[in-house]
Amino acid sequence: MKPTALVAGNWKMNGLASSQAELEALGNYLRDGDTADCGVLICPPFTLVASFAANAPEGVAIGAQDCHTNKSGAHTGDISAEMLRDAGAAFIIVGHSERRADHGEDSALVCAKAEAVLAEGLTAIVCVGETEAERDAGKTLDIVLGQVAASVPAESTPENTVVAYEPVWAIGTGRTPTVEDVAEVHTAIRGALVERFGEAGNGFRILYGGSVKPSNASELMAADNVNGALVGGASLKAADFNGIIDAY
Ligand code: G2H
Repeated sequence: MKPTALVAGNWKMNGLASSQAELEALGNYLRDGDTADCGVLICPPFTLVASFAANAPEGVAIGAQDCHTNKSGAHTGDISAEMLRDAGAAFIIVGHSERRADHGEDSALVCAKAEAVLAEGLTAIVCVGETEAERDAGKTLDIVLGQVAASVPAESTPENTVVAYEPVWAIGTGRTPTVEDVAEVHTAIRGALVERFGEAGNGFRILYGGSVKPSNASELMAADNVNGALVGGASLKAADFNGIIDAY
């Protein structure tokens, strides 16, 4: 059976207390609109997780963008999955390409972070994606499937893990791969999940991320094995994010 779609907003390092208004605008839309066809998630910066979780409109889950591998301890500046669960997060993104690039996170570390998320009973959104140079060298599937194999924990199930395919060159650039390219990668990821997890592999949600906006969300969603979107820039304005939700 096709997994229920998820539209997830990744606010990255954006958002102040005043951003609560955008969350409320999203809630008003959900109250008025027919959006029961997909799950809706907002992942604000850490500083807003607790207040957003406390004030989340019905139908909107709150998540975070990263966590440490440990539960607690001497890790200055870090935050654990347990703390984020305590703050009300239901999902945690791990292995976003900006973390892989800016903080040197490799797939082994990403997998350990995902395991920490699962250990708290939360859902991990495990990000994978190739750089432009890797795509140009014809290595897209090798890179992406290698990241999936090394970043998705053995304990993963369709309930506790979501995979997000985000080609690095499409992030925040306004460029998107063709629908055929997206379908090819998502179908390959699906194949790898089925090979590893058996029939359960068909139940994992595989999100597409990278310059998703209201104008391209419908065609991306129609691609084979695309089960939702991980949205950055267009998730910062409720009107744009609502336009994407409409497509799913
Ligand atoms: C990819 C995406 C959100 P954007 O990073 O994860 O960002 O939609 O701005 O390309």
